[in-house]
Amino acid sequence: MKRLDRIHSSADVKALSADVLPELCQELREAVLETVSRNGGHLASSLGAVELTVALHRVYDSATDRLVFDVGHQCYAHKLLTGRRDRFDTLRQLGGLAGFPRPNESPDDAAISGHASTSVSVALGMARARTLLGEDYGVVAVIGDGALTGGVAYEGLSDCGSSGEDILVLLNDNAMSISENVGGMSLLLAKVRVRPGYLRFKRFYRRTVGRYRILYRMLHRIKEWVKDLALPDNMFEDMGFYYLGPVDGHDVKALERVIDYARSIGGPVLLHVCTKKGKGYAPAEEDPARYHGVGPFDPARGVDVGQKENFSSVFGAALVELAEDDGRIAAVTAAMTDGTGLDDFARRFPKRFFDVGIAEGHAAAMCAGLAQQGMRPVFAVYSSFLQRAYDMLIHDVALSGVHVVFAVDRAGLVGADGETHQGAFDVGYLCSVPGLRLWAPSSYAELRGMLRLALAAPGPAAVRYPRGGEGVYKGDSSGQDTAQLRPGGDLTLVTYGILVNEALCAAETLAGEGIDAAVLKLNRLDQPDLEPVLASAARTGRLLVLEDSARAGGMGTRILAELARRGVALRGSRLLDLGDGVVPHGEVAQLRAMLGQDAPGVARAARELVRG
Ligand SMILES: Cc1ncc(C[n+]2csc(CCOP(=O)(O)OP(=O)(O)O)c2C)c(N)n1
Repeated sequence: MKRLDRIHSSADVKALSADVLPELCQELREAVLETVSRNGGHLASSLGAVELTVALHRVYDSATDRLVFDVGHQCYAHKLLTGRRDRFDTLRQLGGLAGFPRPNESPDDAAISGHASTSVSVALGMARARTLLGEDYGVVAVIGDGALTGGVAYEGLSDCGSSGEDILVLLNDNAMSISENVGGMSLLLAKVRVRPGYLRFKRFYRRTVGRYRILYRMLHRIKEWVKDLALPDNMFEDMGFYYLGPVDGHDVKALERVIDYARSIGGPVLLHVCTKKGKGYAPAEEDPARYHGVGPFDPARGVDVGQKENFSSVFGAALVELAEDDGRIAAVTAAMTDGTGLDDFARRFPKRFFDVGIAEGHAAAMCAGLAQQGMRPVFAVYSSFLQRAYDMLIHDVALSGVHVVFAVDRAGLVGADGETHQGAFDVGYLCSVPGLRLWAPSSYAELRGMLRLALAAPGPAAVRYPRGGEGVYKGDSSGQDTAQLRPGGDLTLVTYGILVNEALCAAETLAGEGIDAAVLKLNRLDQPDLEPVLASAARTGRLLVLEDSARAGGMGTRILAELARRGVALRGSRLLDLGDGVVPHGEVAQLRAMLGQDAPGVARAARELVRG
């Protein structure tokens, strides 16, 4: 039996002798690699955070203390140590463990995460609740240097530094976001990293001189003065944190000592820990960006280097082509160069390419500025991450009507990343932005055509497309706002985007049973051309709307409202959508089947409508 198999809680980690901790870390790495190589997941971040996780469990107890993991993709060791070892092989699978912390999965998961940069704010709220309710437990935020490029992190740090709350912010600095980290903060951290002996001295100094309060205070002032002159500015200290570090994030015993010391200080403490992303698995250490998030792979051979064609890569290639002819086109990403297919653009047009860090709000506002002054910015961003820029969409882009194009990737279901990453809300939030044109391509050809349309006419525009590749539908109806793909007199089936494939397949099955379903596809969603839809619905008397959007703000309710407004009475209608938009993790095909959005589910709903 392995050591890890006997560990079910922080208390079990604490009970171990310090000498066996490196062995435990090794077992954790093996377990992470074994499962992630089978199920896919966030490998490099979790491998890099093994020692700091073990050390945190030695000092804190996650059952009562609150450990808040930023983004949460580094939490696999934490899951393995807190009673989920036996289910770890279900990671990211439908009904299995989530790839991110989930309080409804375990009380040891303090908070939901999945989106970056919120941990300090959430942890500070917990610390304040503790104080107000007169309780006593530790609160820790674990945040990466990549997440520190997000503005929300600064809002949290600014408030936290002056809060007086006992709280530890553990900065996991591996100099990497998904790709290499960017921006002024990463430069600042690089400078700070060169002070290894400083912490040792600081501890010794506090222990010895700290006994003599007046002398300590006097020397402290002199020290601050000398430090201001001699050392680079430390933003964290200036914000009110007691800064500790930088320390080696892979020396588990030393980490335990320093975390213990940090806890004893009281007030807001920032501990700067340096780690290596991908630690312990050579291919991931060498190329941490490639091993950030992976699909299943053979650990002996490493991940496949060849990239398959998908909507992201087709978007990237199309944008390169357009940018060759138009020097005003600039591409913007919020730390997702590879994921959004912009890697080639970045190489070809480095001056017109901007990775702004995990800063979607800033990216949208910066695009407004670029557009205002004559450029044609295209911000490629995942649907769920663009949620963070909603105010900038309205305030900076829409109100001035500037020509910014949003390439909204991962729209609809994304699968194993789960509820934080499903692109369930973009149809609703984009359609509510005044003057924004929104297209939903169903094929690569349509993505190219609609991107062209979005760039051709002035004003804000967005093109939403899914994760993965196209299906059997490879047509191009981008010239029409609404396209009829199939005639039919028994039922009107309306859909858009990638779900067209399920709709067509269902219609084929239904035709074999003598049910003729008209299939209509919406290409423009902001001001949809509903005439063909209304005409068909009036004719067939039955309407089925299939969409990968939450019901609120989706097209189904809009179509029904329009029918009601025009006094068109239906014999029956069904909305096959994402409900409240909270969809768990699992393979996309499984989720579709579960939601009744796959071809058999659509056919079933159609049968029920037609046959009553
Ligand atoms: C708001 C938001 N935008 C983008 C992402 C995608 N994303 C996930 S992890 C990550 C990089 C995080 O870097 P860091 O915080 O340094 O953690 P590391 O993986 O290096 O441990 C990014 C950009 C996200 N999760 N949330």
